Amino acid sequence: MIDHDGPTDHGQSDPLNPKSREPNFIPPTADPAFLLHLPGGIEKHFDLPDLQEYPRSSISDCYIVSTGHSSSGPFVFSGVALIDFIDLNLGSGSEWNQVEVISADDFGVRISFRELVDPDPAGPITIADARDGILLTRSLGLFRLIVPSERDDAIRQVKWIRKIRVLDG
Ligand SMILES: Nc1nc2c(c(=O)[nH]1)N[C@H]1C(S)=C(S)[C@@H](COP(=O)(O)O)O[C@H]1N2
Ligand SMILES: [Mo]
Repeated sequence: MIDHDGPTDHGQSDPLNPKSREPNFIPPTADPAFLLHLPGGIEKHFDLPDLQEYPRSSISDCYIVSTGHSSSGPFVFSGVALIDFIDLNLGSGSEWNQVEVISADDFGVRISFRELVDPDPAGPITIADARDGILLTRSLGLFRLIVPSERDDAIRQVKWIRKIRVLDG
């Protein structure tokens, strides 16, 4: 088990402050569907065909810099930019504060509104369903969060998204 003591730079932007960890490699469940929780108790269910109706975005030169095995990449990940996904469900211009992305194996990250509206030059944080133009398998993390700015670790590249929760407080 690799566990770094003390804060990482992720602590600045991510209040869940994930630490380096040994990744899981076995999909915890077979079903890639996830739930979107919006402020006000609204809940929506998303499966692969639902997500494919959204505007697509593609990010090249992505690496998964793993601590548990060798790093991989560069890849082109594609899917739906998280900001577009939230805007199209909540209404663009809606006020919200943070979004939590939680996996089926209870791994998660929290991303601030600011981080999404002012994306890193490396590319927008994306709910990916494809890698190098080929549909992700469940083993490869479908649906997987891609955080292009994360270059020295992969703890925010959440595989097997089960829940996306938008927080307004
Ligand atoms: N759901 C989930 N996502 C996860 C993890 C995990 O254990 N569960 N581990 C993270 C870590 S620590 C790493 S290094 C990468 C590994 O990604 P890979 O399997 O594509 O190499 O996944 C990240 N995303
Ligand atoms: Mo990792």
